Amino acid sequence: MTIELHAFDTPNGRKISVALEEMGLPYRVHVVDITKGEQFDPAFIKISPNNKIPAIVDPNGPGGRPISVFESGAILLYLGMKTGRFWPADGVAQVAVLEWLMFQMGGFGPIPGQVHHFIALDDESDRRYGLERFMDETRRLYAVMDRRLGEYEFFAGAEISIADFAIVGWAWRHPRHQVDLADFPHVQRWYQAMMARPGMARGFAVPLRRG
Ligand SMILES: N[C@@H](CCC(=O)N[C@@H](CS)C(=O)NCC(=O)O)C(=O)O
Repeated sequence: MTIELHAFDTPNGRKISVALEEMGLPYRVHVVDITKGEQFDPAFIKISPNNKIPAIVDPNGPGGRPISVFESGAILLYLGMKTGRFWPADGVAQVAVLEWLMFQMGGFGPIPGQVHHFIALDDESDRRYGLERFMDETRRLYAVMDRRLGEYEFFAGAEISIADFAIVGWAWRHPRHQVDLADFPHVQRWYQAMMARPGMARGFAVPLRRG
């Protein structure tokens, strides 16, 4: 049965389109244009109470009943558990996936997101302060990822997982937060390998904007 994906063309939206493509799940896109305030539509808030994309509705949820899920990390976990794909069966291996998924949700997303905000400001002193603070922290997070990927092929170890889908959504925006991946060679190696996957290419190509 077709999953309804409510999303826009942003890192958090792309995490879910790539996961759905990689998992081979049938889905239909409903564009929620956050530049036009569509995230405040009462019908959308019913499935995403924090008025943010992404959200999904799965007509065939647990017990065969429909379910909606908001928060991209929760959606990735839901889809991983539903399909048993990109989510290991082994409890110890699950911990590594959870660690790197939470690393992304709590840090490598909110922090580069602040860079995206401050970089667009007109006021020079506001921009300088914000960028100094959040650029440094963004680069520190890239260094953490680089160390991890110097030891393992993927974030959770030898196998690709939903944690990689979470992180690639934000790494995809490295030009916007002005990070040169050549400074983080292990991240660059991983990013190129991720982007070479056909499922990933489909997930980034699916239209998440109108027109
Ligand atoms: N923690 C949330 C963050 C989602 C989020 O920030 N979505 C942004 C686009 S990337 C959004 O919908 N913004 C609209 C708004 O804040 O009104 C998640 O990971 O799903």
